[in-house]
Amino acid sequence: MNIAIVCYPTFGGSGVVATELGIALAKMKHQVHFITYKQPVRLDLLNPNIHFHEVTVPEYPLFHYQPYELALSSKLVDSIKKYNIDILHVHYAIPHAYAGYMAKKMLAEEGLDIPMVTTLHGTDITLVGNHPFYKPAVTFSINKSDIVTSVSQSLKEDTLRLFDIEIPIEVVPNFIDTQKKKTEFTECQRDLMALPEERIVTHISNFRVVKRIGDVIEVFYRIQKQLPAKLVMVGDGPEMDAAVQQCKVLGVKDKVIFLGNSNEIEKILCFSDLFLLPSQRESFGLAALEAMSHGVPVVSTNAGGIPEVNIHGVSGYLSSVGAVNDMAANSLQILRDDRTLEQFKQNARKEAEKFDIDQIVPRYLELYESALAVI
Ligand code: GMT
Repeated sequence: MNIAIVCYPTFGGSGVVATELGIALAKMKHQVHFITYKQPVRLDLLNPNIHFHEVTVPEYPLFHYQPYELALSSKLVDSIKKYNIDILHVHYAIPHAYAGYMAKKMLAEEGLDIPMVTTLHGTDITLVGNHPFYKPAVTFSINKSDIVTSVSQSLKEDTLRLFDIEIPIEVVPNFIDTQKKKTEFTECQRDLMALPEERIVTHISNFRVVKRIGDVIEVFYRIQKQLPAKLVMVGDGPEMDAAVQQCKVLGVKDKVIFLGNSNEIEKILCFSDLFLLPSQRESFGLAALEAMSHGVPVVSTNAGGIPEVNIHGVSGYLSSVGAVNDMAANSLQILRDDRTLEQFKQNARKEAEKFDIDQIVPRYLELYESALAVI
């Protein structure tokens, strides 16, 4: 199959899922064409079945806002024709589903019928998409998709509650290549981060307000009062400066390591003992799944789809949003002794295996086949 994938190429869950899906499909000998404004961060182009087509938006001084959707839909029309694309898969509704629909209509004028699969990821529905400025266009482009998927049951319910949806939504959860992580990692670099007696607590995100970075530090502050520990913060974003300042005020700046954005998530998770995810909202929590796949237990909130991934009392614990004392108590419960920690690590890994790539990617392929069958 010739498959076109549209996604955000930045550090962020939806782009990571789209990229990993494309890589998996390419391994299965499908031709995968990524169409986006930059090479996706996790995309390695050293695969003959993977192609990248850059969308460029020419700068013109008349425009206060450069029209990306227009450039994307034109690029889609060109690429779909040039590479005989069979199916278009857009990740994140805004503006990808909208641009995809416009491309579909343009192609239909030329007698080409291309099915479009739209995958909803979370913020396109819960944070941005239901703003009155976007809502009519988002509702329209979801309804005009041939197939719509959401990454969790919770996100499906949010979508049905917030929008007038007229087509079925298939839940296809996010996935992880559990085998890849096992075999590719060879050397644990724990010693670089912490003393042998210290527990290593990790957080990975794009440091947006919704991630409640302040709660990560508050929880860690309480943990390190009870046992020797380090906090490794991975990622970057708007809350970074406030986080650094908070560490100074709480007197823990020597125990917190800010690594910035990293492509070495596997190495970092390898030496982590606990992952914190105190988000306000989270449609799925891909970072938590990545942690669990490395055998790292998760202390998180119970927001959105997180309870579908992190199982309370098994792979970690869930608390209400903002309940930092509860999250700290849960963390200490996991970290208190080696035997308990080991049990949680094993459970986390086992739960992650339920989301293995081999089980989830075929579900996308089945959806592609069924979309093609009705065209
Ligand atoms: O929340 C982020 O950090 C990025 C965001 C995105 O749109 O890329 O993530 C969303 O999609 C991920 C992949 O499906 C999910 O794992 C995240 O839970 C979801 N984020 C939110 O719902 C806030």
